[in-house]
Amino acid sequence: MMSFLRRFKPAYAIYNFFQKGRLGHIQSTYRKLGINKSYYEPVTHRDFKGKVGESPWLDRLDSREVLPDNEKFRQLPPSLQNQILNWSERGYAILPGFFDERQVEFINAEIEKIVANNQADWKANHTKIMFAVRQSDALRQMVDAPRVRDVLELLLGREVQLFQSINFLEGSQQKTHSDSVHMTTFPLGNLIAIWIALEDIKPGSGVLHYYPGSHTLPYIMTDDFEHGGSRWFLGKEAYPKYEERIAEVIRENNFEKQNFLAKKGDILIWHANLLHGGNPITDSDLSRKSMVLHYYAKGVACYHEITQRPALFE
Ligand SMILES: O=C(O)CCC(=O)C(=O)O
Repeated sequence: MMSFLRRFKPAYAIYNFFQKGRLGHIQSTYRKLGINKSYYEPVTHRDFKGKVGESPWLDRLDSREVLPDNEKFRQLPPSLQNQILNWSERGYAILPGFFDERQVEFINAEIEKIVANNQADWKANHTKIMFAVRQSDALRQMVDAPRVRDVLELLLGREVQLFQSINFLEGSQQKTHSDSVHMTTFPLGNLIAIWIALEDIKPGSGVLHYYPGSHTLPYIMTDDFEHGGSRWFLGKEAYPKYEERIAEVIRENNFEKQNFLAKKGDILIWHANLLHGGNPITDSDLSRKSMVLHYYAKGVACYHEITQRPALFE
């Protein structure tokens, strides 16, 4: 549940007022779209109602039809081509062994260094580290590499920029959600994420799960559940209400749940609206070392639908 101050919208507006350099992106998007709004104000999907924006190309066209004729696609190794060919239908792609043993050990060693130097931005009871890429350029170069971006940019059809990294030492146990409620875009769909297994993932460790095809469902926004907010306050139970709505959506639709029992170095790429989360941990002795990178397409509006905050870039 959110504390009083975190729910009081003007508190964030004041904070954001002093973050102009990090929020220039949203001001220029408002200007481009003819939206009369300042960079520091709360923002939701309602602000973009009636505005025209183009969704990513593989949401409009079928990847199986258009990718084989695409020059960048043709340059990829055939094994990788096979994995992304069904992107439009599945909303995810698994690239086995994308990072090799040496690369994964390098990533793990960088994380250990950040922890040992007391630089880690810990969250969730010391189980996850935010923005480790800001503490280590070498880590950033390894994970946010051109060969990663090439695939993401091909799938989104736009240039991407890294927004955040999260390193998990244990399973997140995060309930099923779409990233589009945390990292919302206008036009919708302009976010993409990769999840890297930093060890062999074992059952019971809080395995990552996902629902193939669920990215084609309507995006769930704050008008689609009882968020309980008002002009001045965010609703106390907005996020649990969102999670309940998602659980209903899963019950109403027959998507099959998949668990990602990844091997060290495997990656999973997911679509902005793919439903996914972390299973409950049933064996607390198990670690689940993994890293997530969330990328936004450049030049789109980026914000958090529930907290109504524009995305703060570095
Ligand atoms: O790694 C997990 O368990 C879930 C991560 C996730 O849902 C996310 O980063 O969006």
